[in-house]
Amino acid sequence: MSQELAMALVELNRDKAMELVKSRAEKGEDPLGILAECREGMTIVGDRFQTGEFYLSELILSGEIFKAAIAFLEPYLAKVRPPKPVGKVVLATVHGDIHDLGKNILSVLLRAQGFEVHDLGVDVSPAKIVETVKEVQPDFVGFSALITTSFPAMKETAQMLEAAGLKKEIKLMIGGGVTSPSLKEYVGADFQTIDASEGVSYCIQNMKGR
Ligand code: B12
Repeated sequence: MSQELAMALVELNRDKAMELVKSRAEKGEDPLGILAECREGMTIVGDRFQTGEFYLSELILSGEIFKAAIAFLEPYLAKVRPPKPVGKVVLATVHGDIHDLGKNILSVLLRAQGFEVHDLGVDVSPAKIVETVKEVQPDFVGFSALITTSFPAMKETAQMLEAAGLKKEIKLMIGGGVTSPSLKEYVGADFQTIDASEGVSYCIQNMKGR
């Protein structure tokens, strides 16, 4: 894989990054592969932030470029939508966390597969998630997390869903760069991934027979 696009994000060169995204998509390259390279660039940005080479402004700018790439690629990712929704999904970045790029990719991919997605946004309180699950009665609930400090909020939300008798009605998914199998156990989720495509496959697989 060429690293030109990843490096354009690291260099915060929006024009070059968007030019590469557009030309590669128009040539018929898999949009998921293009997003994967953008994500590699974001990982490098994150590493540089951690070592003090980059500041918050660089995180913000690279995030904006990634957002523009997702928006441009959405029609390429969407393809043909089935006429009827195949299932319902509630998505949220939980309380204390404002990262949403990964969640937004998952949302686009799920919609492309015909799922009705209720995206609650970022920094969402446990009470809001529980209220929405009661109202929407989804098949799946997905929490996205990029910072470790949001782990207790994920667990608390899962416990509140359980206490309200809603957890047995849904499959709870968690995803995002900092999630892991041990976090899945801690939260009491049914599924964990750091790859949105795997999340979509999980939803499709679990809709069978529902
Ligand atoms: C961009 C970015 C930001 C942007 C976010 C913009 C936005 N709109 O999202 C901004 C500037 C706002 C930001 C802020 C902060 N950030 Co930040 N940020 C990043 C960065 C560089 C990239 C994250 C990203 O978008 N990756 C690309 C996406 C596509 O990947 P992803 O989220 O993993 O998603 C994929 C999968 O995981 C999956 N997926 C995601 N969610 C879900 C959910 C489900 C259900 C499923 C099935 C799948 C799924 O789908 C995606 C595609 O496959 C990371 C570095 C890194 N290594 O990740 C740091 C990073 C996450 N940030 C970090 C920090 C510390 C912060 C701040 C606290 C900084 C500060 N001092 O203020 C604040 C947080 C404020 C808060 N309360 O949330 C740390 C977290 C450290 C930790 N372990 O907790 C990181 C790791 C940087 C670092 N190395 O230090 N950040």
